Amino acid sequence: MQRSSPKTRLSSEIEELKLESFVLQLEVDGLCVVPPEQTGVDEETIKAIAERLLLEAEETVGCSFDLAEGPAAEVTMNADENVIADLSGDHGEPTQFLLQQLCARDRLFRDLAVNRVALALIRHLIGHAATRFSSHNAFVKWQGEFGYGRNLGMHCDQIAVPRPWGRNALTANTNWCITDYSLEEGALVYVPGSHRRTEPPRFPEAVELAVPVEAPAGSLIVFHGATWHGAVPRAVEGMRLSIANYFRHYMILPQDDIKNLFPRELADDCDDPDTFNLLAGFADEFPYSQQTERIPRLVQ
Ligand SMILES: O=C(O)CCC(=O)C(=O)O
Ligand SMILES: [Fe+2]
Repeated sequence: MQRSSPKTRLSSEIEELKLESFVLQLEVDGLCVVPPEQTGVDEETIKAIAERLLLEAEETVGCSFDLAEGPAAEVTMNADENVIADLSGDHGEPTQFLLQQLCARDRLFRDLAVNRVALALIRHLIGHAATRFSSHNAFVKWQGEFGYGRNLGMHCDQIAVPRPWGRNALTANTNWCITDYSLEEGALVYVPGSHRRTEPPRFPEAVELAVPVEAPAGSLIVFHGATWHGAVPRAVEGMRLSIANYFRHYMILPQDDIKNLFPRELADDCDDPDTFNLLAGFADEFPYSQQTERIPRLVQ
């Protein structure tokens, strides 16, 4: 009897873009880091994104921000709004905020949202046809002692979906490092293999097992929605910038109502309008906004 060679679940994009080793890392660890040379996004673009985020931060807060020095004025945030720290009963002032709905702000962000490498890896986790946008946020963070508190804000992103969870990711995330990530610079931390537990983090185990993701600016971090992760506070002067382009299975509620609220003309102004329109869910059947099913007609 002749045996056929074993089949894998790898898509043609994974093979074409030579991402097999990252898929293996995603399967084993629940997270992988694609180095800047392999993302298809060059250094100049990452620099342009950093500059754009600093301007958005300035417009939002009202003082200038500098990569090496942080906010130019003293700023304060309400400790009650440190939602992630609050999950573990910790209370402290955060030294970061989110810039939301990035894709409506600049084409640079829309191009990043349809990046082929990111999308191939995310579609491997969620499913090719089922993948949609959930949200596009920048984390703007500077030096501070508290961060997410003692538990490092350890969580997994698909936590709101009822269990049991399966192997398939219901949500999956990309974090683009716009500045360098190291332990002292306030990196993301995660627990390798935790996605295979298919349950939210347990404490103190999650903190004890957490390792930092150390990677240069321009790196792309991809992780499964069940992977336990958080971040350490930034111990040194300066800023950590990142962009979280977050994806979902199409039967999971999005964080941003992109289908109904995103300006459609902007979706056509990017590197890959067809993919942007698809991932935005403009043509999706659900949720209904009017009667869609046939109705009986009166017999005359
Ligand atoms: O880097 C961080 O502060 C956490 C990022 C995170 O939790 C996410 O993108 O889901
Ligand atoms: Fe997260």
